[in-house]
Amino acid sequence: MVNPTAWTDDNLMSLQSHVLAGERDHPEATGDFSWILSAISLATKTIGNKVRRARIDDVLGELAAENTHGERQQKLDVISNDIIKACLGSRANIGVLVSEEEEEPTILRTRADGGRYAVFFDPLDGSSNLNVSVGVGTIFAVIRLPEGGGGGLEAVLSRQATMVAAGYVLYGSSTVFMLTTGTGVDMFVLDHSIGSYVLAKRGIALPPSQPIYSINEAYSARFPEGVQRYLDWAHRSSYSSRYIGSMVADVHRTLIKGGIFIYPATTDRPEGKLRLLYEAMPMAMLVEQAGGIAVTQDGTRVLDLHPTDLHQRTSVVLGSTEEVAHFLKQMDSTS
Ligand code: P6P
Repeated sequence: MVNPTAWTDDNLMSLQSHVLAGERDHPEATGDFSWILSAISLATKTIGNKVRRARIDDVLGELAAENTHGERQQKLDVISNDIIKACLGSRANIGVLVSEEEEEPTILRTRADGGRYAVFFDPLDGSSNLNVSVGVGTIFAVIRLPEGGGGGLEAVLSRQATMVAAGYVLYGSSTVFMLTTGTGVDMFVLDHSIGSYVLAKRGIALPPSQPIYSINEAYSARFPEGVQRYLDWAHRSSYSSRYIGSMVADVHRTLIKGGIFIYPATTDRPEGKLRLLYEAMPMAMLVEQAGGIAVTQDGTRVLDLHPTDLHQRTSVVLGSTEEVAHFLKQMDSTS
């Protein structure tokens, strides 16, 4: 007697077949979405190959140029940015690309010409860690642009623009693709022997609590008092500290194990360091979809923030619900 469950739940499912299956469940789906994700899949496989071969191909190190934030660009930042634009640019349903590496958005086509979506991305987050082989990653968000209007910057910053998908690819000990399209978070791992991202786990669920905090404590003297109160509390509460200094790697550990990741404002960076559009927002969608919380240090939900500038920064506090609650309690000086 064949056990149908054995053949229906544990199929060898690729990222592409997973997305196509998801579209089949939505009769109104147009195939636009899988067309975009296939470009992100191709781009990240290509970037992953470049990252693995960086020292062999002598593409480590910095360029003389600085990016829009006055940060020295790594050679692989630019290479990764070009790869993503080459893959996404050919998708006729994308109107706008917003990259950490470029001051201005790339306007591919107006909404009237079919540009229904924008893609925000950080091509290679954490790239300053490349020369010591620490996990780095590509972060992306897929935005459906509002009906009408000309597309472009106005559409991207419109309150009617909707983030319909978010994810990251971590180039670590394995190449992991985390994806949400609004119905939970699924994890895929690149099987190099067949060149496909294969489904590793459906429905990633953040544990409600885990005594792990992740923050760059070297800046403690520059943190707001509430953050220092929280750290004192965590030290007295037998927490473990884990900080990699690469957001994709730190958030990935938080999604898998639980805990809290904190990048607060500091006296020298009162607005925070992490960028809203292509770091905080996609990570916030993933964390919320996995049952966690993503807020600014004053407790405002990241996904309720309305961007006014492509490269604006924000403080970020995300992770397990109870861990974020502990943090916010310490931040509340009246508590
Ligand atoms: P710091 C990498 O440069 C990055 O943008 C994030 O990936 C990471 O979380 C953060 O900066 C690390 O910043 O100040 O601790 O080195």
